[in-house]
Amino acid sequence: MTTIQTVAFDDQKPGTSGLRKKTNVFMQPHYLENFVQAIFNAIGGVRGKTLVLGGDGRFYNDRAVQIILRMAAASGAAKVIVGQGGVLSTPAASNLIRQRKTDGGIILSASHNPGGEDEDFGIKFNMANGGPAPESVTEAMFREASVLVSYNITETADIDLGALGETEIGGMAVEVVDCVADYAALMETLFDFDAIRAMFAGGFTMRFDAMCAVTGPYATEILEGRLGAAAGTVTHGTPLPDFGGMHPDPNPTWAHELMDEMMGPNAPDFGAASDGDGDRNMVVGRGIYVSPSDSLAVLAANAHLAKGYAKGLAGVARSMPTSAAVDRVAVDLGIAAYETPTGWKFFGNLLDAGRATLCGEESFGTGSDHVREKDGLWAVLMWLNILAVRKQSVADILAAHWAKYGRNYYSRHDFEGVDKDKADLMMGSLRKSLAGLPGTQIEGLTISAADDFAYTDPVDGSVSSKQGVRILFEDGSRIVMRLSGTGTQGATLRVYLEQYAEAGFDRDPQEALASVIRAAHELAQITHFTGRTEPDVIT
Ligand code: VG1
Ligand code: CO
Repeated sequence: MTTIQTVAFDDQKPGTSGLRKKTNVFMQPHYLENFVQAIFNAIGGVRGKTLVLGGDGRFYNDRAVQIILRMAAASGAAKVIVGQGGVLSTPAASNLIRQRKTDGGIILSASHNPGGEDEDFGIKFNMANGGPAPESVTEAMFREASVLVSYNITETADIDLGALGETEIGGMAVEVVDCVADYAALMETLFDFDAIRAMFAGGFTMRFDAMCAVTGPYATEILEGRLGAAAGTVTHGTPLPDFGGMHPDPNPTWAHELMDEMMGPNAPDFGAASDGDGDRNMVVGRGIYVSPSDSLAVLAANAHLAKGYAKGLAGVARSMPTSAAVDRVAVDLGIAAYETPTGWKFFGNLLDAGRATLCGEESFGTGSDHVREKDGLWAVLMWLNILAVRKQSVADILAAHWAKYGRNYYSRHDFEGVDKDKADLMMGSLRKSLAGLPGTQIEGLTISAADDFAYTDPVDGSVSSKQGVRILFEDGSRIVMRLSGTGTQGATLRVYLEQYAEAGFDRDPQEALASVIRAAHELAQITHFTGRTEPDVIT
């Protein structure tokens, strides 16, 4: 074991989901090591502990895994369970942490951010419950990282992560496990694979775009292998270090190949895409896009059709910017609905306490208490299970849903690569104006309330403030604005827009939301501060 003198880094502050930087920032001397040691210190050391380790396979994943193994050995860890080749999807890692009752795990991913030497890399720590470290722990990591003077590492050759089985490194056991097996087994306990298999056998067609990211092997094994979907159902199914140049963010802009096929003349019955680390999903029917907020609501309303949820839901939770569509389902079901800040770490306590069964975010993330992460393939299988039972098209299911609950027209506008100082100025000015807004009229809408969302965790009482500006209107419409916490360059402004309709469900959301969109621009003076008139990405 060697102790290496390091220079502390003052920029290792985890964001919405772990620490994300340009890959070459992580590759500079001591940078990764510094943060890994900070994680170990923040959790009270790893002596005698068992950890899970894996990543989404992006550039530098292979090197980083070897470094982390040698550091864990040097710090006295008892064992590390690694996905074969150093690869694990985020939900599969969460599952392994739980199934094997480990002390937590390290996941290497920058999720939906592009990968490659000139793109992004990331690292996060999940706790023994399988969920992302809460803010108290990520803050401790940041503090540790900024004062660190040394880290420990064992000097050994790389270990072979290609072969399954157990080896050892400096007295620490290393178990290499199949990336897919335990996860696929978990899915079989939740969903009716026989019914889905029968649906595929009856001619049901599907396209799953893995976007050259981590879900390829999972989707191929489960959809084509176990459920009998036609060979070739999964496209871009081989994970690549640079995701084949794709931007593995499953939304209509970045998954345009899938969208074109689903809106075209020969569209399959169902389409889906997943992100870099496999925790997000986009769901598309033939000729119809399902907004993530609607997807969450439909899953909540139909969850009882899947065997894993037949007993019903304890409650549902959504991030604050996510539309209120799921709240209407909760009222109908007579269950609790929680509203949390953005990021999966805020769902952990509700899931652990048994208060929520289903959770979701507008950013294409849905999941349940089966793990403590959002789970892309889980959502796809839940949809397939519902389609197999209801024997209706996605379009019919959505139409019936809106007829019963009304439709929350919803859209998110992202302004990317904005100058950070300008974005901060804009948010600062907007925050200052909030107190004077209630009662004001804008674009024919009357503002009823305006605030900066603060959340008190109902389980442990911890408070998270400044989680996004909300402007609520008398007719139930809503604007939310916040800056992204996952980017690595400049600032990304996210503007979330929502309007509820009791009739007229076939409008284009951008048109239905036109006055809310104009109000957002006027209230925040987006063009004045950022120079932007149009968003870069609309979901
Ligand atoms: C984004 C999404 C958020 C999600 C987070 C991590 O965060 O908005 O809902 O939880 O990414 O997802 P932000 O701060 O950029 O808005 V993942 O799949 O990239 O780990
Ligand atoms: Co992700």
